Amino acid sequence: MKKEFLNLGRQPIANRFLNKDEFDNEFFFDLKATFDEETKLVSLSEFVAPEMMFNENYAYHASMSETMKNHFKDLAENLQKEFKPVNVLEIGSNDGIFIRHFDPDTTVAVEPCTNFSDMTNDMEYKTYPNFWTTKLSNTVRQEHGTMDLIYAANCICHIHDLDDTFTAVARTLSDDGIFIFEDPSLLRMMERGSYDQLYDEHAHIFSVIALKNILNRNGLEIFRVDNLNVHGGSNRIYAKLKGNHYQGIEPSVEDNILEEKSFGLEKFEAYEAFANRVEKSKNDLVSMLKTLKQDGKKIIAYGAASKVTTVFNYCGIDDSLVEYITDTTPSKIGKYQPGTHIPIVSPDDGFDESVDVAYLGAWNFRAEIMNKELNYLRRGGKFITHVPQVMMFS
Ligand code: JHZ
Repeated sequence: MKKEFLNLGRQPIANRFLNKDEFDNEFFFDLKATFDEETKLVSLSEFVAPEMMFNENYAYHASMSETMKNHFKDLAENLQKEFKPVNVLEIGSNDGIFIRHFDPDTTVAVEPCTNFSDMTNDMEYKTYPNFWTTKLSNTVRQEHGTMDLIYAANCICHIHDLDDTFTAVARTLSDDGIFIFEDPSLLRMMERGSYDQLYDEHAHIFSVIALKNILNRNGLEIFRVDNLNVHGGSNRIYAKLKGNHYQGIEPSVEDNILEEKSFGLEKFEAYEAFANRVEKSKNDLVSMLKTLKQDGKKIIAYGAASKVTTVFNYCGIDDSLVEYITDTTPSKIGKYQPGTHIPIVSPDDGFDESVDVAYLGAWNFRAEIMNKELNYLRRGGKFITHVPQVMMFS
């Protein structure tokens, strides 16, 4: 049975940045999170149609951060060294940040956002402009054979029907092929109070416990888990076909499951406690912003991340508190944040001497941004975050 534990209110499509003439017809849905007592999976109670989120206008551009460029380069090199895959498939290849490190002759990609599938097709990587399904997996197998490595970053948690996804993967792997995917960790979200990991795209937030259950019933088995710092704390899951006896199960799998159990991720009470923490976070953030505003400070936000859509819409923050949001992504600049309609501007135009306080929307890139904005900090500029609790820092 699925039990609801968190209600983040009416929310728009997190990555659908708007022009002014689109304000009146904006789509909203109820953003609520549920816990499935049988599989232990945390999911949204209402899924948004995939075509509404992932289409030719998809705004999230993975290569906008140096941290992520290095992350995927290092991973590609390590995988080549350790597993020596020949046939490689990436599900959700975005702008090619990962596949660019593999041979186009033996690498295939799947990417339903056609602005990005066009880009990687132009880079000579055969990219199917479709959603990953068992139906598409039949075509991929017929045209390219089975795969030694199937990889997906920040994509599997977007897919509503996990059984179909994992069945499609199991059918497409070679006998000793491996399936590696990474997504935000439920444990880190709960520990850090980062409720903004929940938005339309994140249909599920995974624990290793839940993944073990769901992969298992689809013929797959986890053999390693890496804990990653990126995107606010993610897990990289390594899985193989159940019949693949070449690869042993490593201690990291049980270690992660034990850590999750000791936090209480199997029990509903942990989720109720999280919901109380989220409400406190909202009250603390709004009251800090209001006090700063009353003191005459100019407040902006830094990074129009999807996560900020959740925070600002849930907390009722609009341009009377936060004047604008700066972001480096060309397709976001000049548009307006979903729901709140706060303007998005380039940092070159908006991150200037007049700013006193910046809410750090891209809090997951805190180290990269602190490094880049030393001048702002030196002249007394302050940042605000809500992770792990609402605070100001410099
Ligand atoms: P960032 C997206 O989430 C959506 P978002 C998706 N669902 C997902 O799971 C994760 O990515 C992986 C900007 N920025 O990466 C760029 C600056 O302006 O946290 C981005 O718009 N200056 C696929 O959207 C935003 O901040 C900078 O110096 O929450 C960060 O978004 C840096 C470093 C970033 O992902």
